[in-house]
Amino acid sequence: MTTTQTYRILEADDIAAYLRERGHADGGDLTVREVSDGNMNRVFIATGPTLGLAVKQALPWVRVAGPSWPMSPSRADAEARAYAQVAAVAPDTIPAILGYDAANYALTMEDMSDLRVLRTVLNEGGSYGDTSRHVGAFVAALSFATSDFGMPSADRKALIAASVSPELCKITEDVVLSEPYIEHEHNHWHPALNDLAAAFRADPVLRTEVADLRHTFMTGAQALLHGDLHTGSIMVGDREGAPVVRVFDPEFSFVGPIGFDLGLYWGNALVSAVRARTLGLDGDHAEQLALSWQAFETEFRRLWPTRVDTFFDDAYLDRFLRRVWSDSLGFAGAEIVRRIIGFAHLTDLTTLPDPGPASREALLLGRALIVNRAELAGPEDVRALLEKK
Ligand code: SR1
Ligand code: MG
Repeated sequence: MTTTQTYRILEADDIAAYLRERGHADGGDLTVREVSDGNMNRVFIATGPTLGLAVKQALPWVRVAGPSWPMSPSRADAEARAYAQVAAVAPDTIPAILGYDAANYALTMEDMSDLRVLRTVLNEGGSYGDTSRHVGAFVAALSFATSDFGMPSADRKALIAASVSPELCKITEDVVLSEPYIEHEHNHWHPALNDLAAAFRADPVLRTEVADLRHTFMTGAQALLHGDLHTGSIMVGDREGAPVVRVFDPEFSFVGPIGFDLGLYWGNALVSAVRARTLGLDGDHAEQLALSWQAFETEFRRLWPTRVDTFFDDAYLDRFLRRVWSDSLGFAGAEIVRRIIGFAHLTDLTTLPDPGPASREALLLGRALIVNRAELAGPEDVRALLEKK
């Protein structure tokens, strides 16, 4: 699509006045810095003697691509809406939102610069602490509450309609769930992977399994998702001696298959595990998939007796969770593959002294997760795959 810019693009020098205009700051001095990091948007942090705020604005294009890849800034509407929806279910797991400026596609929110991006912590050799348990419980709370188990049928239909997000879903359908398996100008990879990238494009078994995942993503309206739950969408740290986990950037949110959120987290956690092994680092990587799955399953089962529709019986819960499990593995594999031979790569691998061998291991792990997801019975099977190399 073509997007004509008709709104005010904020620069660092504008932010102090902007925050005053919006009533978020008084006349005191503010120091502003740009901290844009993700692929899509710009983020500024403003700090003053008594104030810390973040302003996130959507540009009319994909930030890292520039005007050659136009993208409607209304994705910021989707993000503001998603924050409001998630706040109703898990308010302590997301940043505090102070206001949304729909005319300028800008969100003002809590400054989280005392916390750190989980990916950065892991890349530096840090540990997860309790993050995976938080993430699993977060996905369970959000997905149960916004599923047909947590909401009356008519309310659910309204949620599905309100959360439709065609442009951002199409990005995922393309960059995650098809482009890496075809010739596409977005794709790129380390030269040591030329053979594997070509083999993946010519692999009919892989192609059909990815098509199955893609169709599940397009049609499986199970619950409201974060939609981009990788380790760069999670901040971690301590506040007043207590561990803090904040999930942010829900602009890809829509009502989709629950396994997509778990799978993105797992895919990124598994790549981080491959990085750590390559660097000879010990750590708590190997158990993260199990911890997040156990937390998810425990919370989902805890909520099950509160379901609004008791035609769904306990045996159905077992079947449903098995399906979420195998979907999650497939989406984890697709996330790994697209992060190595697709458009958007991971610093976990690109910052290694030689990214080739670890990327190859991760790619093969990704393929195995996609193709064998129906046979992998539990976290120990995935751990065995990871350890096999
Ligand atoms: C063009 S956007 C590529 C990726 O960046 C976002 O963070 C999502 O992960 C998307 O797939
Ligand atoms: Mg993001």
